[in-house]
Amino acid sequence: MDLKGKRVMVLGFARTGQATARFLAGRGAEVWVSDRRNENELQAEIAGLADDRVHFLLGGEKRSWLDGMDLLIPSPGVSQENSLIQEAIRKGIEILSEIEVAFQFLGSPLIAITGTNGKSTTTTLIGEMLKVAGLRVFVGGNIGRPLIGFIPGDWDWGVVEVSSFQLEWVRRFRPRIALLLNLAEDHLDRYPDFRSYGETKGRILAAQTKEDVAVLNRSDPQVWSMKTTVRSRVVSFGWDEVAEGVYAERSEIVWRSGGQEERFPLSRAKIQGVHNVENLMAAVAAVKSIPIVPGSIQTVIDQFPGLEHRLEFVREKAGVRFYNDSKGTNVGAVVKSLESFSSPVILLAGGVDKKGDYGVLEAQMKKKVKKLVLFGEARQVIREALGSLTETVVVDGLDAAVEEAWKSAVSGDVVLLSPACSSFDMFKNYAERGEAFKALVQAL
Ligand code: UMA
Repeated sequence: MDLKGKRVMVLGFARTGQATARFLAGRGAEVWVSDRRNENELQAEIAGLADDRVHFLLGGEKRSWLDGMDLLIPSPGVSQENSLIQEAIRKGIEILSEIEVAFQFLGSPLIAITGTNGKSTTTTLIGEMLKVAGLRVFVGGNIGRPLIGFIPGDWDWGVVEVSSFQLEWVRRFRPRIALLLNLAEDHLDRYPDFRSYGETKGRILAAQTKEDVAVLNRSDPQVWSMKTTVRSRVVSFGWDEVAEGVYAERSEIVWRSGGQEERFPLSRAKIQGVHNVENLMAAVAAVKSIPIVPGSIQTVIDQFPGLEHRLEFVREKAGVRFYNDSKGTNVGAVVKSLESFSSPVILLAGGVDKKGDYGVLEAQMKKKVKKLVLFGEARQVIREALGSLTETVVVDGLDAAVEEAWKSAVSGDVVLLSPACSSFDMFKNYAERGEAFKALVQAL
């Protein structure tokens, strides 16, 4: 791809847009940055990118801004409904994701991880395993730092978390190893249905060839059905014993391939829960596909402390244990989190509704949740769906939710923030919501 002299519009000017505009200008493109926020709101960001080749079209969207453009690169947060994207489609202007452009310039092979839940943990686990093995590795993508920011770089591997949003505009994006962890309802505020969300996720496999590896979850029917269409070599993980692939047995992960077997005990693992065994199985399946120093996988299994905001233990007070799972932003994630507890749970949920089916929580609600405390925009919607299954209280904000939970908790209970919703009604992002929860809990 030759960018010199190309006229490119970068849509959205947060993390992805800034890194993309900087990269494009550095490669000789003429860049127009567009964002619905205005100049005042973006003062600091604009000052951080002073370059003659970068121009700004801010505070709205005018279709005429696209006149003469060769390429449009939308940020992941910009949906296909956006009027500039619609106009680019109408005009036949090429549209590519930032990860697609990055892929075309990155020299290093990629391990790319997608799925509804467990992406960040699995991405981090794989990155750690390769680093412990002494390889030069970067970890980026949806987990935080845009892929395009790692060019140029002398890397043995790039480990990249990929979201469905980033896969909307890919063409040749071809990870040497692609992982599809699971599929559950999420982002249905952005896709017409579950099928089209799943198909978008499936694009991570689309450009792979027989030299590549697809790591697929055998225990997830939707994911497993893709094995018939992939061109790459499938390495599977799942709960049932297999002669080829990865499975879990009592407290061990077992890897088998071509008559060989390796066992990874979980007895010293710090991360808990069924979903984390799945994440570990996926990481083992991926890392065993490349020759690395023996021992590095087990070292990471033994030492990895888990991620912040993902079933993070906050404190124990009067026998009540508090967990921050602010990253549990969809119903599937909350199911997995509830499965990890055997004690009675007081569940704090709510935020911005993502139009998933709360009904999938029914079994876990009946079994584990002694009280449901709902807050934020989606509180009435969730109450209608789940309120009859357990004692349910509706409050306004997170502070009132924590207070309500603490009031009714007794020794042996777990208080769990696992919202099943995104955070944008009251917070900048899930991390800010998690920090707020931790501060409220520490102040009790
Ligand atoms: N904007 C517009 N018009 C629109 C929509 C947005 O101009 O119609 C502008 C906003 O005013 C803002 C910018 O676009 O200035 C925001 O773009 P963005 O939301 O893509 O934000 P980035 O900071 O670039 O973050 C993105 C990912 N965000 C989303 O997918 C929503 C980050 O994932 C990712 O870490 C980052 O790129 C680097 O790759 C976050 C996320 O929530 C963590 N991801 C979702 C998830 O994990 O569920 C998919």
